[in-house]
Amino acid sequence: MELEKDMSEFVIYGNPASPYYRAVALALEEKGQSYRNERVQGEEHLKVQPFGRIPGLRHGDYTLYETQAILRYLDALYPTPALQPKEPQAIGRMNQLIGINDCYLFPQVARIIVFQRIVGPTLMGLKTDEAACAGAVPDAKRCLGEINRLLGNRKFLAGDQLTLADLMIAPQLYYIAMTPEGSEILKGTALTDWLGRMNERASMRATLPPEQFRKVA
Ligand SMILES: N[C@@H](CCC(=O)N[C@@H](CS)C(=O)NCC(=O)O)C(=O)O
Repeated sequence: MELEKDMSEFVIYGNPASPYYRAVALALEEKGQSYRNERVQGEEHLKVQPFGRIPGLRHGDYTLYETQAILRYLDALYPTPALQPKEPQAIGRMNQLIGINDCYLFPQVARIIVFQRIVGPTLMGLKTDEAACAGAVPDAKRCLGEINRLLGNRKFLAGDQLTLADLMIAPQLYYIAMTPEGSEILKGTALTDWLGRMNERASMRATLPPEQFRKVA
């Protein structure tokens, strides 16, 4: 079925290399909606996202930031294909995984290891702080181990349906799996197979980060 295109333009603000940016782009891809990117700096950035984070969204004259809020907005706007389950336990699992992503996986793992190994060297010419990476390994083991446990033998993180949890965690895992720490922890896990399946999706292929972010520096 041809998805109905919205007439108002979607603008995603920020650097497309950001995994949170990619989660929003993924949702729009899955919903069959087109969008464009706008880069903002300084005061202009703070007008879009007062906390200086990425991304922000503009849809016509409506603006929104906080990735979860954006994803839930898009899912409410375009109910098909649904990106949130209806079954209570699957809803609970999806929200739990989103919480793990926002409270532990990004701040304790990706923001350290991915920054040190990929973002800092690529974007700012920084040298990797090996001690910082090593210090984040216990948190990485706990986070990835727990997400892997919750995935179990399911097709998607919250069950047999693609949900917002998959869209938020896949862009983080895409980078984490590239780092030596992440690839060691993820080796042979069901989570690696899940990431492989996610990477095959048209939406993931359409939202690959810029070339220089696709490898460890
Ligand atoms: N709670 C925010 C978090 C977004 C976030 O932290 N984005 C990262 C990019 S992936 C960022 O802006 N990082 C800059 C920083 O950490 O200072 C959301 O859900 O949108």
